[in-house]
Amino acid sequence: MSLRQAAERVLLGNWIGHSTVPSRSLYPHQWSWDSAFIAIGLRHLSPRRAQVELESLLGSQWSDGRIPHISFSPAVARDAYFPGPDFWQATTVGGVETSGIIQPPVHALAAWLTHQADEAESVRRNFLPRVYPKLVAWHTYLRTRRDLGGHGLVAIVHPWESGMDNSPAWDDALARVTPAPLDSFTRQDTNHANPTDRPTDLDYARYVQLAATYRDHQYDDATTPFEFALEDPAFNALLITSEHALADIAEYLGLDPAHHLKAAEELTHALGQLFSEDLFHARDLHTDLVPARTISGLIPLIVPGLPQAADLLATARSDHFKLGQVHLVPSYDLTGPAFERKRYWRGPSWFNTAWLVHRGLQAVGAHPDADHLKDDLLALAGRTGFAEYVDPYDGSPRGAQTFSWTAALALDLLESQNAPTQL
Ligand code: 2M8
Repeated sequence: MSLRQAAERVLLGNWIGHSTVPSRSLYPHQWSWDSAFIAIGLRHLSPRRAQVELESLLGSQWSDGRIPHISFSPAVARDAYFPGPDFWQATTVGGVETSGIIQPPVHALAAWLTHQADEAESVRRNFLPRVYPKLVAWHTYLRTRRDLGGHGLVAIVHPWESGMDNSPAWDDALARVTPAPLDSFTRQDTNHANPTDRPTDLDYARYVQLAATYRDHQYDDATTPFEFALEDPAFNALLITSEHALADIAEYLGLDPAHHLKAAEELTHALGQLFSEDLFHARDLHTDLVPARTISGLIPLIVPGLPQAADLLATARSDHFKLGQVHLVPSYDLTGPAFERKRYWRGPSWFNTAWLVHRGLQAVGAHPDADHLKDDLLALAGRTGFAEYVDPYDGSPRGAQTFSWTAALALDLLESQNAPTQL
């Protein structure tokens, strides 16, 4: 079977009629930024399904504009995933049960790429005119209610909002949070994945406490006492990239793109506040820049015209991330004190972040680095059975198997090189 066929088989296997679950076992609902990455691959298999993937996610959008990080599937047992719908207690006006937190805004980029994959089908289904206002509302929510520090940057209020849940960048901020009692919840993730690869019980108890506080304040950004509030470089860089995509969409629709370009410019300028020496860092709104070096600090490579791009390229190639010498791009500094090669977001390499860095490397003209990264991503996707993430040193699979965004992003890179690859 070719790699393309194998990737398609994963996407078809994880399709639940209107969206794609990240993993049938570990993550049996619709996740926000997963859906965006999945659409980017799915557009090569079925542009229509890619549109439906994004439309169904937008169907769970809240009236304040936020896109929740999980849209729960009514067909799945209520306790299949923790925290499930009974924990979050959030239902949209349309009756969709969701979580109350968010994830990085890859959606407008995904919508624009999906449109480009089959313009005729997009026009026929009126795709862009339908999704554009919802994407604008999403960005407006982020730029207004989530500018908690008043620095012109979006703040996340839970580690899960970064998508890089267990990153060492969150350790100090999390340490200040009083954990929920360990007997007050039952994890499900460790039934499906190796517990030594996943966050610890103590981490989970703090995640639960943070989410419960937000919930108990009705997810109100103005009144919740956020113990955890940080500006994350990748989150903001993805918003900038998505603002550029919104400008493209607006122009295509005959609308004025100027305010999107202005937003992108302002955010790019504000992002500079997070740059220190040779990398972007998260900023803790209760303290200051977080010293930890993580993959999040490299992701601004995707921002068009980024002033710090040459520094980032040098840092990616340095001993901290060893671009081209280890597999994909490690999620955390290989020389850092918290580095663990197997544990979730504390060192292992992920396919979605590698895809983003690949896009950034291409944008800055580092083509040999980009080509090497693409070849490694494709080889590992096939060899690991589309693993959720891999050990950066030996490429061995970790986490879930037949993981949707791994298949989708491999498919996207395969299509961009247009050459059949055998497993
Ligand atoms: C992981 O996060 C979820 C919580 O949202 C979890 O650990 O249960 C992260 O890798 C996140 O980035 C991803 O979106 C999600 C589903 O793939 O799994």
